[in-house]
Parts: sequence; C-alpha cells; structure tokens
Amino acid sequence: MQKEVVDSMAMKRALTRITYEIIEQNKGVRNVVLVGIKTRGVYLAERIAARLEQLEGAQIPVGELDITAFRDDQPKDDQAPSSYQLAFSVADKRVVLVDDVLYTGRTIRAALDALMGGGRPQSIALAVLVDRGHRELPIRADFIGKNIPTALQERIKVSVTEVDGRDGVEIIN
Ligand code: 3GP
Ligand code: 5GP
Ligand code: MG
Repeated sequence: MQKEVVDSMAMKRALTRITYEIIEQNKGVRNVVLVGIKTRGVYLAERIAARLEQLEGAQIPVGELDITAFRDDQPKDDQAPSSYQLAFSVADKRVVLVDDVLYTGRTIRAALDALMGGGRPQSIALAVLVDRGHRELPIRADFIGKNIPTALQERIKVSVTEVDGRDGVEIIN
C-alpha cells in the first residue's frame, strides 16, 4: 500500500520554512555552505540554495557528498580516502548537511567522518526532508521538513522532479 503524505506544494513549503530557519539560526548566510548527500539530498540542497539566494541575495555554495566509502557496514577498502573532496573547502564554514530521510543516523555519522577530514568547519547542522525515527546513534536533525513516525517495515519514498519526474513523499507498507 502506498500513501502520499507530502504533496509537491507541501514539500515546497517545507523547504521554504527550512530555508528561513537556516537564515534565522545563522543570523544571515555569512559563511554558510550546503552539502547535499547523494542522491536526493543534493537536489534538496540546490533548492534550499536557490531560495536562500532569492531571500538573502547571496550565492551559497552547494557541495555533493557521496558517503559510500565511509559506511560502517562494509569492510574498509585499503584505497578508501580519509576524507571526501568537495568542490570547496569547509574549513571555518557553517556547514548545513542536507539529506532526504533521516533513519538510523548512520549515514550522517559517515557524512561527518567524510567532511571532517577536509578541514575544521565552524559548525555542522543537519537538514532533512523527513525524519522517520528509529535512530541507532545519538544524532538528530536541526531542521526537519516533516516528522513521519514509521513502523520498521515501512518505507518512505521521496520523489524529486530532477530524478523521479515529480515531487512528493509517500509511505509504503
Ligand atoms: P537516495 O540516494 O536519493 O537517498 O539508498 C538508495 C535509495 O534507496 C535512496 O535514495 C533512498 O531514497 C532509497 N531507500 C528507500 N528505503 C531505504 C532504506 O531503508 N535504506 C536506504 N539506505 N535507502 C533507502
Ligand atoms: P540512515 O543512515 O539514517 O539509516 O538512513 C539515511 C539514508 O538512508 C538516507 O540518505 C536515505 O536516503 C536512506 N533511507 C533510509 N531509510 C529510508 C526510507 O525509508 N526511505 C528513503 N527514501 N530513504 C531511506
Ligand atoms: Mg538519501
């Protein structure tokens, strides 16, 4: 069974609210950079950046992070990098990590590992479109589009136009 819980308008509004919250928390956008976690987190980060530009008139860098090599559920490859090379340095920046779904928190732990090797950010915050609960690590999001308490066997399907041809969030069980 599939049920839509966030439609395209609600998704747009949630991203707009997150954008305002980022501005408020950082008292502007000075030194703010966004880092989207592949795949859909990157597109959400780009949308937040576009909104930040509209509201604050500043171009905010958007990096793409692939955490595959930093996961804790696969043996470490000898060739694995110690940090992930973004297109810009995060040293002294206020980094906002962006992902589609927050679940166990392991992806974010891996993302922190990947980021930290590339310089010392001033701060790192986390924005997610959906928090579905079931954390296995002491990680929480600073900006949340929608809290969707889920059963373990349920899945959250996040669609973004850039990948899926439409915007929305559905619960599948
Ligand atoms: P994403 O790369 O855009 O985040 O993990 C590959 C894709 O599968 C993810 O897309 C995610 O949306 C989707 N997905 C659905 N359920 C799960 C899940 O339980 N775990 C993970 N890792 N991905 C899931
Ligand atoms: P975590 O590492 O917190 O368990 O999971 C976060 C990552 O896994 C996110 O990047 C997300 O893409 C993916 N993920 C985990 N559970 C779900 C889910 O129910 N739906 C979707 N769309 N992605 C999920
Ligand atoms: Mg994701």
